[in-house]
Amino acid sequence: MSDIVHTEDAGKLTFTEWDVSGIGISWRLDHPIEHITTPYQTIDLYETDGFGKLLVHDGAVMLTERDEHAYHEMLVHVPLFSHPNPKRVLVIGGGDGGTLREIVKHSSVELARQVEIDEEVVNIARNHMPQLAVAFDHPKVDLIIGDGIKAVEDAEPGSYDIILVDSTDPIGPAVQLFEAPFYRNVHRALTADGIVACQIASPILHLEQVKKVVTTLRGIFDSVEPFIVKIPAYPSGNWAFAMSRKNSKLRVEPDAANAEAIEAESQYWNRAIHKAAFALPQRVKRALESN
Ligand code: AG3
Repeated sequence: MSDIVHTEDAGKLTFTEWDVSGIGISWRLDHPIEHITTPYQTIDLYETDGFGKLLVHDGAVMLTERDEHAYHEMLVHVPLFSHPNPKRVLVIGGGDGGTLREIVKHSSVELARQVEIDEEVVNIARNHMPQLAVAFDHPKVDLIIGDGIKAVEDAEPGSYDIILVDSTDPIGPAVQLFEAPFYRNVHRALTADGIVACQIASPILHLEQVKKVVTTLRGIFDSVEPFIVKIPAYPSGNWAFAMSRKNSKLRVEPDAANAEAIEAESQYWNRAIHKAAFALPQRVKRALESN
């Protein structure tokens, strides 16, 4: 959804992510760290002036060290605390490790399996962002370098309680991670009470895209609940996710003891935010209701 544009500001190199909507977010850089082209994408890592390290795939900002916690805590804790006993969790993508780091905080989890297509993303996290890479060697983690779409296709029915799709934007190879055939396989790979959560797009700038994904999910899952997270590094600073359930009757509140333990360490997620994130601006609500 963006182009890489380098200019200078105050004598420093800058990077801009231009959004399809015509607005750009610019970063004043201290210095570039890595620029690599893998079989899947171009990866850039920069040291910024104010946001720590900045990871960019094909010109789209994936994360900054300063605000990645909001994305990872919400992608993980919202669905895991919406399930009574999440034991087996599968992550598609998420090679930077942030999602795994949050999953292993849940004591119920026995297996956190991650299937990332691009090994270079894992290497970058290991070499440059140890606070993201902390869980790669955790005993509950099974890290697989491979095709997540195929992994879900090949999974035994009912093999995961939770599936998290921690993908890039819906362009290039990630397009399929937003489409019905993939989510039909996700549905099959989940247990009867299983939950899937995915990131979508900006509810402010890309409402059509959000609506499209929510409509696809509604055609497959018993219930689909979109939620919004404040992430300064992404276009518009607001990002939509969706949590979809196989069994809409399943309703659980975050377990108090576990929630307190996670709140003690978290920077964004807490029980009030967990509820509030599902409140949608009227324009978004209306768009998602008029299917
Ligand atoms: N996943 C990508 C979020 C989408 C950002 N889009 C954008 N900047 N245009 C982030 C991966 C973090 N584990």
